Amino acid sequence: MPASASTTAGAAKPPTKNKALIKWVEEVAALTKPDRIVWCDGSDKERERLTKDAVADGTLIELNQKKRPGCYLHRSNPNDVARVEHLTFICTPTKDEAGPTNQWMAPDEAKKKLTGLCDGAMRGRTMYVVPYVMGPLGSPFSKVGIEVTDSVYVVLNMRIMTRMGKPALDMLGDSGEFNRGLHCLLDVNPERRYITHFPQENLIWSVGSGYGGNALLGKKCLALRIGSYLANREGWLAEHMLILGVESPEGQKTYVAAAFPSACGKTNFAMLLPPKRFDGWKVFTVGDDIAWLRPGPDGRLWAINPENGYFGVAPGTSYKSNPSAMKSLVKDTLFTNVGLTPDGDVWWEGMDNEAPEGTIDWQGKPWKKGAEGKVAHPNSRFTAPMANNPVLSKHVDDPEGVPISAIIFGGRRATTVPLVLQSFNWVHGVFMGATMGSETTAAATGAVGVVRRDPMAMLPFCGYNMGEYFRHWLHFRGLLKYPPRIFMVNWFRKTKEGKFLWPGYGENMRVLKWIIDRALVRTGGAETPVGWVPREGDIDLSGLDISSEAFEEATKVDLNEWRQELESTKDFFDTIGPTMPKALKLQRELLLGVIDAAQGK
Ligand code: GTP
Ligand code: SPV
Ligand code: MN
Repeated sequence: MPASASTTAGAAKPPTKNKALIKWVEEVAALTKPDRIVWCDGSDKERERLTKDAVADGTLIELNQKKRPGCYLHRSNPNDVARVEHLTFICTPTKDEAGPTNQWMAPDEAKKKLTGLCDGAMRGRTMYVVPYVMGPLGSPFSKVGIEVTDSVYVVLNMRIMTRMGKPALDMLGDSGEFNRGLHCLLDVNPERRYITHFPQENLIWSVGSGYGGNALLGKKCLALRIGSYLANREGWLAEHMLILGVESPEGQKTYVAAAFPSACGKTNFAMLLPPKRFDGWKVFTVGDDIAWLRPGPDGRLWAINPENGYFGVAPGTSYKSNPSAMKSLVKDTLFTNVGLTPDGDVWWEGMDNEAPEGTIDWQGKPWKKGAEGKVAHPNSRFTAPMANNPVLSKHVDDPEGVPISAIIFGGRRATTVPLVLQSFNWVHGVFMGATMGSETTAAATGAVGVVRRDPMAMLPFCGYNMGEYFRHWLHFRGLLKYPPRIFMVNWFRKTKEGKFLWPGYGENMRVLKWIIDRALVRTGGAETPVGWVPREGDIDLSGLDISSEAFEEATKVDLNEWRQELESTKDFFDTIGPTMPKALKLQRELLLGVIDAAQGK
C-alpha cells in the first residue's frame, strides 16, 4: 500500500457500544491483521479524505472538475470486470438447500479455505468498517449490514449505493442482528477469487475481486442472495426488479415492478422518458435493480428499493436513449472501465458523439479511430447517487414503499417471445417468470449471446433451492388479496437480418400503457393459447416510425415457436429435480395441450 494511506485519519476507535459488532470487527482484524482500522461515518469530510487518498494511490483518476464536479474514473484489473458465477457459492449445510442451479460449498470447507486466504491479507493496508442500511432509514423492511473491506473504491461506492455510516449504526443500536460481510482484495487474482454466502449465519465472505456485484456486498450478495433466503423464511420477496411509477395526465399513479436479467434494460425502463405522443404522462424511478416486496395490511403488494444509487451499464447510455441517466451522471459519480477523453471527460460506445481524437481506452491505452478494441468495456459502469435522478420518485424513502399493480418479466430474445403477453392468472404468471429465457450478456464472465433459462432474472442471485423459490412464489398468491397482474415483455426480438424490430427505450411507454390499462382492468385484449395480447389498435403507434410488418413481427405469437419453447423448458424443469412444483409442470403440459388443440392435433 502506498504511503498516502498511512495519512488516512478517521475513527480508529469504534464509534459504537454494540458488543456483537465490536467483537466481530476484532475477530476480523485478528485474522486479516491490517495496519490500521477506519470506522466509516458516511460524512462529506470522510468522502473528501478517502477520495484524496484514492487519487494519490492511483485507485481513482480525477475527471475534469468543471465538467463533472465530484466525478472520478476507476480502471479495474482487466481480469476483474464482471460478476463471476462459477466462483460464487452458496454455503448451506446441505447441497440440497443451495439447489441444483447454485454452486455449493460446505460451510466448514469454505471457511477453512477463506481463512487461509485472508490470514494476514490486510498487512500493510487499511481495514475499513462500513456500516450500511439496505432500504429507507427507519423502515421495518430495511436491513443493516456491516462490510469490512480493504478497498477504498468499495467504500466510496458503498457510500453512493447504500445509506452508509452513522445512520446505520444508529439504526442498529445494540442489536446483534446484522449482516456480516468480509471483503478482501487479496491480489485480485481469479485463482484466489471466491464469493461465498452463508445464509443461515447472515454472513458473506468475498475475496479476490474488487468489482461491482462481487465486492459491493449490500447489492447482489445481501439484497438478493441472503435476502431471498430470508424472504422465503419471513414471507416476503427479494427480487432482481426495477420499480417505477407512472402518472397519468389526470394524476393517477400506478406502480409496476419488472425483472429483466443483467444488462437487459432495467435501468433504462426505470427511467423511461415518455415520447411526445404521451404528453402529460410521467414516469418516476423508485429503483433500477432490486426490489423487496411484501404483502401490505391492505392486501396489496408493497415494494421498496433497498438501494440508494445506481450501478448502471455505461455503454448504450446517451441523451437519446436515457436522458435521465445522463443527467444523473453530471456530478458525484464514479465511473468504472469507461474511456477517458483528452479534456478529462468520459466516453463509451453508444454515447451521443464520436470518441474524440486522443481518447484513452478502459485499460489506459491510447485509442485510435478505426481501431478494433472498444473504448469502454461492455460491462463498464457508472455509480451515481439516486438523488441526482431528475425523475426520482418522491416515494423512494417512504418506509412502507409503493403498491405494485403489475409485475413484468422480460428477457433478451431474438425470436418467439412477443413484445408483450399477459398471463391468464398467478400460476401462469409464475410459470412465465420461471421459464424466462435470455441471451447472455457481458454483465457476467462467459460466452455472450447464448439463450439460457434465467427464472425471474434470479438464476445468479437466488440464495437457496430454485424449486423451493418457485414454491414460495406460488404460495405468495395466498398472502395477497389484490395480487398484481403478471406480464412478459421482449424489447429485443429481431428480423432475420438481425435488426431489432421494436425501437424500445422511451417508446416502451406504449407497451407500459397497455400493461397498466390491463392491470387496472380498463381495456380489453385478445386471447391466444399462451396468454393475452393487445388487440389491433390497443397499442398506440401514432408518431412512431415503424412499419406495420415490423410491428406484426414484433408482436406475433407463432404456435410452432411456442411449442419448441415449451418443450425446451422441460429440460430446465428436470434439472430442478424433486423440488420442482407440480403446478408449474402441469402448467407447461396444459399450455402444450392447448397449442395441440388450437392446431387440431
Ligand atoms: P444490470 O445493471 O446489469 O442489472 O442491467 P439493466 O437490466 O439495468 O440493463 P440496462 O438498462 O443498463 O440496459 C442494458 C443494455 O440494454 C444497454 O446496452 C441498453 O442500451 C440496452 N437496452 C435497454 N433498453 C433497451 C430497449 O428497450 N431496446 C433495446 N434494443 N436495447 C435496450
Ligand atoms: C447485474 O449484473 O445484474 C448488475 C451489476 O446489476 S453487478 O452489481 O455487478 O451485479
Ligand atoms: Mn442487476
